[in-house]
Amino acid sequence: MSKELDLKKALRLYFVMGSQDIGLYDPLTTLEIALKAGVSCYQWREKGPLSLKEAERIAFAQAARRLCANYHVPFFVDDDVELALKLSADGVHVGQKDEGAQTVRRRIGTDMWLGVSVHSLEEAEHAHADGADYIGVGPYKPTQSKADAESPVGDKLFRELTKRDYPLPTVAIGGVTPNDVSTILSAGAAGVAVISAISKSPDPAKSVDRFLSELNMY
Ligand code: 3NM
Repeated sequence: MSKELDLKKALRLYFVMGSQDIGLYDPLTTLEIALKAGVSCYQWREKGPLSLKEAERIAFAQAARRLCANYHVPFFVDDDVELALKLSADGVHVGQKDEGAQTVRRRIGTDMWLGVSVHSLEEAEHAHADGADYIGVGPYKPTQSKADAESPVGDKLFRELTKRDYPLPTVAIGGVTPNDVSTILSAGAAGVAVISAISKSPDPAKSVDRFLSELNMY
């Protein structure tokens, strides 16, 4: 299977979580539950005042990386290229305020995937020109998981990108629940990226199941 097809498949149910996105269980337990239940990709995103620092941060990343390898699920690192390289991550994800996508692409080469968060058509075009493999588009709806989130973009931007034959796969992020999946996929997205609907669910496995049932209708 080509790298491109692999990526599209991986982006269907993209679980994003750092130690700060804590729910009922400790985050590594939640990650393992989610991997076992069938998420197709994981991004380690350690951010904000409650995030781990130094040795604890690295130990968490190593443990998460190992878990993903055990379940053959691609492992992405948010905004830390050096650590992503050290951990032989499958990819790196950067936001608009992080290191520029073009520089990141140069540092990681072509064997690692690169994702970029965008909030407008213009940012989407730049991400493509800078060498991104996929874009995260958001916030889809209001979110509690990102302090500096922009205003919600809904499915309008996806429909616009589809209309323009935008060449990269897209995922929706921000406030996404299983009920949103059909609208998001109909608008042309390859998948959904989720923090709290899985990490803060009282039953993360059931939540993954609900996402997968919706996704499997497409
Ligand atoms: N990026 P939840 S919104 C990490 O708009 C992130 O780029 C966003 O968390 C963006 O699923 C977001 O809990 C938070 O709403 C997503």
